Amino acid sequence: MLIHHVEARVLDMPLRLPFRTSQSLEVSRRAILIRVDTDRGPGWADLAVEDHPIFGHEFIESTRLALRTVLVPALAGEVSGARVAAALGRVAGHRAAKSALEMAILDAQLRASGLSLSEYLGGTRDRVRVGVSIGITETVDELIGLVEGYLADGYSRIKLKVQPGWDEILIGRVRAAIGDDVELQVDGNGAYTSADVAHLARFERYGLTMLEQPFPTADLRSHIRLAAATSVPVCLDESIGSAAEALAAIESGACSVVNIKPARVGGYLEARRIHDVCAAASIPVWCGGMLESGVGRAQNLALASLPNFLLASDISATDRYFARDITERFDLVDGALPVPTGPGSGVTVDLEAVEDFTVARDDYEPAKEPSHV
Ligand code: NPG
Repeated sequence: MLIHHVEARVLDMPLRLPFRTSQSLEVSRRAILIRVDTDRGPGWADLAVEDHPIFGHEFIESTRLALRTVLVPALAGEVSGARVAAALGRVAGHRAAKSALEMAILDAQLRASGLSLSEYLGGTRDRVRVGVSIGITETVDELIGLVEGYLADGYSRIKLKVQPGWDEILIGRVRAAIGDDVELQVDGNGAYTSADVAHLARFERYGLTMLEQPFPTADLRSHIRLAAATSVPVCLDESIGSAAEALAAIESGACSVVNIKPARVGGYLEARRIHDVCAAASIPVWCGGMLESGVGRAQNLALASLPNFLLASDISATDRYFARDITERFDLVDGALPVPTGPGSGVTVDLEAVEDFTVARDDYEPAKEPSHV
């Protein structure tokens, strides 16, 4: 397949509710949408980076520079989705950008060949059990109101963002409000330190499904200590950047659950390798979210249709995020979302909505000959 043109648009999509984690506040989802035009037709992907390098090193402006100067130029000549990672392999980092380029090219290839992404990846289910991730609110009452609303919408798993000072009291109150049957898990986004191990271990009294990434990315040691101190499964997100890192974390006892986000690990094919490594070690996985548009959520649903995605994923229905999306809506059915079956990501991109949400646009023409980075 030959790429004629790559378009990167910065989209600003208003969120229905602000989303606050221990690290950041988003009132609008600002990220990049990649479109590739090939000799076999177009393909799209979400490029999940934010305005600031907080969740990871990449951010919107650094990514625009990287796309223009090193990543798109490396894609000259004949490419296929499966060859993108190798073509970009000499570039260090930039995993979200690499993931989006790989996915957009794969999307074009699969749309042209009539195969769905789920079929291509080896998916085995036609619906994916999903949950909702709720940000930090002003008051516990406000949080409980949101939780009750989402349960009424049909979600059966709730994830709460926590941070020191906003944790045990609200977990206890939410658990009391929802009863023992609803799956409840918490995510620290790295806000705790090694001094908090005993404090976090106490959360096991609230019947949590998992405790996600309480310590910073590089602090595997505290995760190992916590995992040894509590019966609540410890899940890693930010700390896992590749299948090799997943294996090392599992073997060291740092986690017994893994959150897989393609943008964090450099692509859907590396995401599948992490799925396979975890399956071989009997470690269940689930798909994380970065407030993706319908394009990214469709692709994440395809990934989460693989067999070892045994826990509910952070891929919520359209209403949880946007009043207007750039694809058709996703609606919850019995706590699950259907896996798209059409070619590629299986969704139709609403070009008018894309235009309306665009705040900046870059156009690139790959060179005829690959650049050697
Ligand atoms: O439903 O997409 C979703 C949100 C899931 O909590 C969620 N994402 O830390 O995992 C996270 C968090 C996040 C969102 C991180 C945006 C970075 C950016």
